[in-house]
Amino acid sequence: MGDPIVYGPAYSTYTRTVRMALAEKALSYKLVEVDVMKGEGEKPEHLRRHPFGKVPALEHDGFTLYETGAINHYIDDALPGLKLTPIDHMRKARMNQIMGLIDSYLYQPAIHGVFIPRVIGPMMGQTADELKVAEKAAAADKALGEIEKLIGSNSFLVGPSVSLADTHLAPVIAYYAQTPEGEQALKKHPKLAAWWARIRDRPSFKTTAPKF
Ligand SMILES: N[C@@H](CCC(=O)N[C@@H](CS)C(=O)NCC(=O)O)C(=O)O
Repeated sequence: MGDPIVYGPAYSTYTRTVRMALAEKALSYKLVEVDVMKGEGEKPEHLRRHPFGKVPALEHDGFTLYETGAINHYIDDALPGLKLTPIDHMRKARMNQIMGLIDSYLYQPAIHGVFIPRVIGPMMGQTADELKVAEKAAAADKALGEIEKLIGSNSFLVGPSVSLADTHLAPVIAYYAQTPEGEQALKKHPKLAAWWARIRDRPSFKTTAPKF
């Protein structure tokens, strides 16, 4: 078996999700930077890997795959290392639920609705539309409130150890926490804040940090 190849830029949250899973499993891999902010996602060679022009995409022994959840399930099922999927059916269902919740209700408002206008926009001389940011922060907060409820008494999102739900959430919080809205959300959700302190301390999180 060859090493997997991950296509995507280090700054992408979803690319980092895949890289965190690989790091938790202590697997070596190659990262091929596809800078979607510079339009590289639309190049023919990338569209062959990902017809929607997004990142990440995975290539492993001639098998190509896109969609982060599917990629991480494949990595966890097919490759050796620490298991990131609980054996218990209920915990596994929770893990899948949280991954879906992040994809459907958190990523867009937290990253595109708040982080980009608050942090990236000003770097390019843009001013945030406060009404829109407040609306998106409320949507992100609803999703985070639901995750707060689902954490229960767990150290990590669905149990005592790291699962694919944790690698799905950490890169999103890493950006969201840089905004005033994200800081407020962590103050409001103590279980999430305690989880954030634990996950950000892991080597898989530290070694995948994007360099700006
Ligand atoms: N549903 C996709 C979403 C991937 C996604 O939105 N990736 C972002 C980067 S984190 C991207 O490619 N953005 C560039 C663009 O939308 O053009 C997945 O789960 O992999």
